[in-house]
Amino acid sequence: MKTALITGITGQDGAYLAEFLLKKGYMVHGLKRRSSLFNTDRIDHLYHDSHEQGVKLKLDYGDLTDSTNLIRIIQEVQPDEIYNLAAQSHVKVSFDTPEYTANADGIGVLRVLEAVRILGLTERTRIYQASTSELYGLVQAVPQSETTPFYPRSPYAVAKMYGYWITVNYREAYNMYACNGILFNHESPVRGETFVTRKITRGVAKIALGLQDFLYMGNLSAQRDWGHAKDYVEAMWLMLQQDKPEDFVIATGVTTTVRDFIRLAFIELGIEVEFSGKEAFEKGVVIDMDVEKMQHNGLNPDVLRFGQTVVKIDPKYYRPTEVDLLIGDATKAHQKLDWQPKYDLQALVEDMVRSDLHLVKKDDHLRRGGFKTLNYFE
Ligand code: NDP
Ligand code: GDR
Repeated sequence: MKTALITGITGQDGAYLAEFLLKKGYMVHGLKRRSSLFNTDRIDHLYHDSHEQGVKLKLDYGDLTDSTNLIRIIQEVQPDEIYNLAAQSHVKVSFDTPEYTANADGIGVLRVLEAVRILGLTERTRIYQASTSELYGLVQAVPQSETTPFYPRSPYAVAKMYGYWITVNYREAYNMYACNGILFNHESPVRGETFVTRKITRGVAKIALGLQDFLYMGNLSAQRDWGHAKDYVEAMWLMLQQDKPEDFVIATGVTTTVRDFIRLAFIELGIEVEFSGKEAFEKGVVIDMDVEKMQHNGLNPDVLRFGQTVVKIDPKYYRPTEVDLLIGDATKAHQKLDWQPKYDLQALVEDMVRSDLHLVKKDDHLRRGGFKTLNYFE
């Protein structure tokens, strides 16, 4: 039985990867941060009490900013594979917390690599580093491949650039099996709520149910190559099963504007939205409704009307420096890893909108039933 250590196991990718590795028969250890509230929602379905027999998933407290705990945990676990997914992963937030982001996302990678080296595990432990398409930043050429030059455009991307190169350096200097997965944006129903796709699918579900008036958005013209996290965690695993360590781009090869993602999400529920106006004055209004489709989705078409504005711009969501266009060329992964995504954009949007419609309905049901008004301090 192989043993894997996942940092960032409580995040979107960590949860999908843990599920994937458990299905493959791995013993999975996860590094989780201490927080004042439970932060294991995404992996609770995988977790069994440690007193039970044959437990295959164990969690340890730790933080990428603390090398002492990394050394201790890696020593205890003696992992065959480490997936370093932990990071302050929000690009906009990295402008507000640049130093912390550099510490966790940049130096954190060094701490993991050094822990493996110090403990004499360089021949045993294979390391996956969660690198990112944000490295390409200001467009140099498209589609972006493993040979496209980097031009990072945020404190997040600059920190990840350090993580990328220190991984390459440790591979070359110490002959370690360490790889960078340069993953383009990947989403899912458990994507963090402040990333653009999830913000849209949750907002669309609430608007369609009459529980929210507008989606306030930033730059609608940004183009992203969106895939499904479920497909991308398989690529992470494949990278660690090769004869020699290499870096790979993982992407769908299709790019879409934020504006079009919003259109597709509304259409999924039978609502057609058209955009007009420019930059901060752009807005999205309802131009058509498929009453049958809405009713089929359990929606009341009367909560919306033609010409109603549902999308507005709030410049606070603009970034000081933006990444305008990402479109990945994953030819190397197709050829060497035999990796192919199963979800296209339509299937991704459908998965996310369906899930959020269900969650929002459930929440509303509890609220109406009087179960959401508990105030601990009364
Ligand atoms: P999430 O933000 O969903 O998850 C991040 C994880 O890292 C969480 O478990 C979080 O813990 C943990 N974490 C954050 N800071 C620390 C720290 N200092 N010490 C220990 N753990 C920490 O990100 P994703 O799952 O989407 O992404 C996984 C990785 O892949 C990240 O490194 C991200 O930068 C990178 N990436 C993501 C892409 C994407 O499109 N999703 C694309 C390319 C790269 P907590 O739950 O407590 O907050
Ligand atoms: P990104 O993802 O920055 O690409 O990083 P995000 O979903 O935050 O933004 C994508 C694009 O949408 C534009 N945008 C908005 N973004 C957010 N969050 N909220 C808004 O209201 C909004 N309006 C428009 C953004 O300007 C941007 O152009 C993600 C993260 O998962 C990183 O960790 C990862 O490395 C990269 O993807 C690949």
